[in-house]
Amino acid sequence: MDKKILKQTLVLIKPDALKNSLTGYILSQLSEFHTGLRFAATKIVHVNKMLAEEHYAEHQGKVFFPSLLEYIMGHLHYPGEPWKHRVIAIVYQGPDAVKKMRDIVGPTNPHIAREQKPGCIRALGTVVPIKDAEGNVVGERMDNLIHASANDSDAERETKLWFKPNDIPPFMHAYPTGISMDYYFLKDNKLCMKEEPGSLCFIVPGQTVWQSDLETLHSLQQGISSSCSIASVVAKYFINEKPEND
Ligand code: 3AN
Repeated sequence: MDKKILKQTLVLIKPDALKNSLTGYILSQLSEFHTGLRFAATKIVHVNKMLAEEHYAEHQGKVFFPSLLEYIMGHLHYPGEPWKHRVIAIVYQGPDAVKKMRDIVGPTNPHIAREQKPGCIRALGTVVPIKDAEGNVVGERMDNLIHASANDSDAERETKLWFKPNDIPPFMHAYPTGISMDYYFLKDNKLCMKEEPGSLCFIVPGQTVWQSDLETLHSLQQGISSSCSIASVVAKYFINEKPEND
């Protein structure tokens, strides 16, 4: 297929959008009629800490990072209601997917979105102060309803973080895949190649896997350091699988 048409982007409809019943409105704004983009994949995800940390890895260490994790995990909008802790993850596909989606989504900060781009989706969001244990304001959290990949390389990283190849119809794969020859297990957040007590199998021989994940796994297997973490590979295999105490 034409490379331009195969461009993809990841969208997350976040817990504040779900809580405010904005899902239908957002999906309608993002429809093919408005954006020229098509669904390539979608899933409802109970976001665990591993996935949240990996998705927002670039913000690790910033003052708003802990509240960003709590936000995407649904803890802030649905305290004590873990069954409501969900986001809707969608891959959209089509020419200029990233730019078209970012245009309709708008600026990160909802106050700025309202000023600079009235009518964009994030103009409906809000900004919430972050306080320390003594009640002093130490930063702010942006409840901006929706995530959309910022550029093509983020779109690739994020699509492969949230989706397995077989979550996406084969003719809509935008990134190379390969076939695993091995079993892969996870134990105590570490890769192992043999089943051990407490280990969980996440890839079996014959399974179609993102090629870049296979490369990361091969490097880790040989003890070679990789720019990608084990979490970036395994998180998608445990989506909706491993409930945490939340
Ligand atoms: P965007 O979501 O517009 O791509 P990123 O990737 O820089 O923006 O940030 C990811 C998320 O982190 C944002 N959606 C927002 O919730 C939060 N965030 C980013 N910058 C700040 C900031 N300066 N203060 C508070 N939260 C922020």
